[in-house]
Amino acid sequence: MRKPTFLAVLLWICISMNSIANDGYKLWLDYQPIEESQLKSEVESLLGGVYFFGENPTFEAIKNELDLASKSMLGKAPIYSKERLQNTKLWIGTRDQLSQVLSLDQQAEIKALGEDGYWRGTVELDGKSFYAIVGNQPVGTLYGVYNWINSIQSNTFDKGTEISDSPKIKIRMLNHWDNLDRTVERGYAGFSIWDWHRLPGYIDPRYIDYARANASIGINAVSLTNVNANALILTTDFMKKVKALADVFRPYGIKVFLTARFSAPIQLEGLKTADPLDPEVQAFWKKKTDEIYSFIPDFGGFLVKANSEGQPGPHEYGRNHAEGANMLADALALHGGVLIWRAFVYSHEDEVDRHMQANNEFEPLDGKFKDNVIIQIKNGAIDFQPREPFHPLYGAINETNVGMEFQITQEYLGQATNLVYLAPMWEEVLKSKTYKPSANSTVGSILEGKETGQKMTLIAGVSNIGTDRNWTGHLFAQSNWFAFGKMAWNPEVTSEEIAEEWTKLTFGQDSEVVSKVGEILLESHETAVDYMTPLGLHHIMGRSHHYGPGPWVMGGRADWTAPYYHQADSLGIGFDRTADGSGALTQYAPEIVEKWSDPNQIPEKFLLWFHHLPWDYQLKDGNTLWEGIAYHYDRGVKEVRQMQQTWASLESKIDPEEFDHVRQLLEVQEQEAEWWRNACLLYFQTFSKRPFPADIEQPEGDLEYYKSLRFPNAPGI
Ligand code: BDP
Repeated sequence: MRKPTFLAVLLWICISMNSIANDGYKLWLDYQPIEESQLKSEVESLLGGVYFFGENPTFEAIKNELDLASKSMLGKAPIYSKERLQNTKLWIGTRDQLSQVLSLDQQAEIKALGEDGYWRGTVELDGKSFYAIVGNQPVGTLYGVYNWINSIQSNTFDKGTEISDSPKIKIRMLNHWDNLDRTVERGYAGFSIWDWHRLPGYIDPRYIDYARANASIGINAVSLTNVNANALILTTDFMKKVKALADVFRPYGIKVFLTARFSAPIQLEGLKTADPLDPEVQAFWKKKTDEIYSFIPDFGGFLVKANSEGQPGPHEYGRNHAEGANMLADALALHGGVLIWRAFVYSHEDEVDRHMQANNEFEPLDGKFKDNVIIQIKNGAIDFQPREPFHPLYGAINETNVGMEFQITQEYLGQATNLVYLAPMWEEVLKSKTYKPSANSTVGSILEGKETGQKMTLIAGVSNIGTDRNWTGHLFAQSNWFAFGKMAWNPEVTSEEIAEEWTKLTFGQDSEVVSKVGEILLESHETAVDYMTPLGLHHIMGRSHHYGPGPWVMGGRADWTAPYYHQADSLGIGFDRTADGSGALTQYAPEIVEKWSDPNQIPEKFLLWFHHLPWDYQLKDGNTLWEGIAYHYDRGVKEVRQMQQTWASLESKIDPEEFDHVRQLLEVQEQEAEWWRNACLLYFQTFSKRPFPADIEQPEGDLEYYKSLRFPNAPGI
């Protein structure tokens, strides 16, 4: 026999290392073996006698999850028993099914948790005690089971503590911007996971893992297709494919929504118009909707982008957004469906500051929308920028259902190469005080329906999921999917709590890992803002693909150029949106207008968003504005290097494949942060004509070179 060559040995080592290395596919559901401990014997005892009540697809999903968890954590499958009193320890069912072991008070308490709520704790029957996981509905039980497994994995399970929880938001939804050809608009993790061509016949196992991941964090709705919609999704052929997905998701409590192209009656039926007041158009939508429900009886509804960025809409026919939305809402109402209408509406033909246009459109229509319409409003008035003040529509329309649209995919935040944990940004928005409709209103309290009594509540997030093995491109981008689900469930949870939970589920319990990964996560958003758009700068990214810096981007429609937003000139920089400028600030409550109109009182993070200020304007720390801008960019780069060092210090404690994946991407991020800093500072210096502070790392390179960079094949366009 020939001796193996060095290369063959190397290959063998690589393959065998690979088989133990972690590629991130299992997300936060990568159940780890539990070490010998009291916890282990307790869990072993519970899973050694599971009394299972339900027999429906959701209970099958629960069983599947318990099997997976038990095999990974304990190395053996659970034992299910029907001999309930003798052999069982863990009871899983709905409130009705477990009523014999729940006191009337307990039953009332659980009932009050609503359809998705759950309770877990110890119950007694005939002098014996059992551990019970109870939901009002099977899906609540499923959430309770995920929560229980999670507590075991993060070492917080305590049989003696009763846990109950219920979501504060009714529709917790992912918006996929996935096209039918499997490209993904603003997708940086490969292609769409919806394999339309092989559907409905072939059910990719990924669909089930996707549903598990979503259910484990409480996501209960998904819009499958791009808001820049293709009418073909509404054809019978595609409906069959959508039905196949809906069937996979149903046991996990996930409803399917589709994006509806407003011009579909023309494209699919050859009608002459899509006018929402035309009886033939109305009949088209009724028929279409009925057909969808014949395939998918629990279809969620439509999500619509209309009269924005070239999408068709009611304006073409002289109708307003309410007339457009209500026509579709009527068709859905017959089946209990919901119509989600986006407020991301602006036109370059309108001279008014883009910041103001959504309010101008929607405020006059407040109260004119049907009850099953929700207006989905982005977190800020421009477009998912690295940091935006909250959208002034929050608090401005109070007789209409409103919902949140966050962006989980990092279109403007480093796409798939930058580690940016978005939860602190979302938390900042949710906790923002709107002062409207009441003095204590926040964006979060409005979304929860606390201010207006709105029942149909919604938080949506534009998905960052694709066919990459680890689903999200960057391993750390999984934390954003996770955090989104958690915040949609409970907008009051902190980004810190979520960071800790995700870290433990992803990297394990080691306290050094938990604290250092926590540091990285929690600093990462501010870091990105520092090297991209500090002090309220915005919309200065590369043209069209939005990758990298582009403060010089000019030409074409003004509201897609950078100078429209930064307004740099020889005197200063920033967009005057006060009453003396565009007036956008006046769309906020008087308390905000008063404070933010004064450059000395507005939080500095929003300074240049609302003010055009001289280069020598003095910041709170005594630096001039020019110096402050330079220090922020410089700090951003240094913070990335700090993240690299922190990560490097964890090498021995992280799976080698995951470690190296993140290490490499942090290197790319460092280069990109330097690129942002150099390009932006050199560009702005052409206006400020001032030297850089001596104690920063001096921006290097040639501005013309940065301007000349092109990325024709950048992903996500
Ligand atoms: C912008 C994206 C664009 C989307 C648009 C939207 O650049 O691709 O179509 O938002 O939200 O951020 O409709």
